Amino acid sequence: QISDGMAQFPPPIRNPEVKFTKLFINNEFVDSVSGKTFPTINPTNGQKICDVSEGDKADIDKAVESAKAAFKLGSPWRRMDASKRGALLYKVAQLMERDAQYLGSLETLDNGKPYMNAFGEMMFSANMLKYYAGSADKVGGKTIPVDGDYMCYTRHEPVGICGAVIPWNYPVCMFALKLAPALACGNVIIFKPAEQTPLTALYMAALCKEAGIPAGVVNVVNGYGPTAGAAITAHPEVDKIAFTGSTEVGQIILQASGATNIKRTTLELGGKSPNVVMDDADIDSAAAWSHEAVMTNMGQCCVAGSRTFVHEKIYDKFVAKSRELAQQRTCGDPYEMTTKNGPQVDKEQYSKILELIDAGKKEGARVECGGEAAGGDGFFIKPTVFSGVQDNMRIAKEEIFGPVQQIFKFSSLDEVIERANATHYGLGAAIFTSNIDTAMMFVQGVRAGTVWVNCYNPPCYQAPFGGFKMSGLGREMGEYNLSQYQEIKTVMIKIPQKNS
Ligand code: TXE
Repeated sequence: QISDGMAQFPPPIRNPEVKFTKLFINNEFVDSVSGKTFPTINPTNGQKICDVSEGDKADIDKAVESAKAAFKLGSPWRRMDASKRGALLYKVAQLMERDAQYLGSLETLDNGKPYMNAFGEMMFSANMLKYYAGSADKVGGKTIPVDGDYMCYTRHEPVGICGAVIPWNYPVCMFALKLAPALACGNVIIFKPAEQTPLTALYMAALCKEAGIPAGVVNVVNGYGPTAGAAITAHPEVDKIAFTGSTEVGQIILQASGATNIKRTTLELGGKSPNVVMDDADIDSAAAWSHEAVMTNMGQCCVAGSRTFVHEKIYDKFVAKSRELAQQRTCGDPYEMTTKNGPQVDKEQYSKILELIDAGKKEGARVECGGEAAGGDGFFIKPTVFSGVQDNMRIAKEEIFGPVQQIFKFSSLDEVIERANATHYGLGAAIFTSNIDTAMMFVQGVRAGTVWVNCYNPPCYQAPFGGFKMSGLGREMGEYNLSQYQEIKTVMIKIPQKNS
């Protein structure tokens, strides 16, 4: 994600010290009410890193109380100038930059992703915080020329207490993506990080405190989904929920939001994104982008280009190039600067991916390379390429979330648009072509939240991101995300006389 060369990267800290393992409520690190803990595992070797406090409903209740106090009328947070809120976010970004080497190293320990990527993610997240820091004092309302002797204006108010249930694939990026617009708009927030990756969120909480964010504005309650996560979604005083994770849990959360207090809900869910390569594309470039589209972050990416559709005229050549790229992909110690793929995040994901690879073999897809675990104690899977994939196979329909490329064959644009849309997901889509008309027809025809032309998912926080269909609800990133953290209040004032 950083293109200026490796010279800019400070080397990783192997075995970084874990500084925080308790829950973060009201600006203090505290034990869980039950006193329970859970282990977090290093996916590179399957060993326990440490135990972390396990939050539950009682801890969520405590966090809500602290958030409520922080959000009370007249509180320091409610009285704070919007520009000051922005300055605080900017300060968090600067602290992240100061500690990016440590944060990146800690992420590699807990998540297994290559340090090069983890470090890049810290810088990306810091930049995103700065983007939203600048927006804090620019989210004003409007005056509206209503009929009669009235003055009408809108106030863009914070929604209130936000719950953020986040996943393990980009832990800090997801934290920053929920934190920044929430705070820019004046909200308070309670995080429930993924149980696989609890450590960096706690460090981020410490940075928020160091930056000077008042007590209760940011809270972090680690724990499991059906307990701590569900307690947030069921809480009648949580006003909004921002969730990133599986479509299955997204459905549960939407139901819980509706059944309790109609929480404002944004969902960023799974995908099975089509990536189309036409016969007039630059094959080398398309193969390289398509490879990264599905292998980056070990395939653990919601917009992974997990259905590669290739025109029949260039199919064999494209498959050969994709195989070569996958065979060359360096896989191993995530702290090595040259490593492209580390382990999958945990045993469960690892097993799910291997099971789907087996299904692909059984259903008749051809394994071009990989197709098995890489061995050792960690959760490593060899970069895998399947050719001859048919639309009805499980690997064509289910989100694999692993380093597994499925290559399909097609013969016309109309056909491929129809097949691209034949899924209940609709997160991302891409087309590689040298014909602008072909690209524009695809852009219009494909049902997806983002469409890339001759590239795939370049890092970007300024543009909206989200899903059509069962890939999500609402948009995150960019200016659009701000509206998801505001309530619009209309104010009408009777005036003696209205003049134009
Ligand atoms: O997701 P979950 P998992 C997809 C991907 C992956 C699959 C399962 O296909 O293989 O989902 O991964 C919390 N109430 N994505 O099991 O369970 C949970 O604790 C409230 C795509 O990790 O959705 C965690 O914090 N919260 C995705 C978060 O939800 C609950 C990223 C996500 O976990 C809960 C991750 C409940 N009942 C997985 N149950 C993406 N869109 O990027 C769980 N959680």
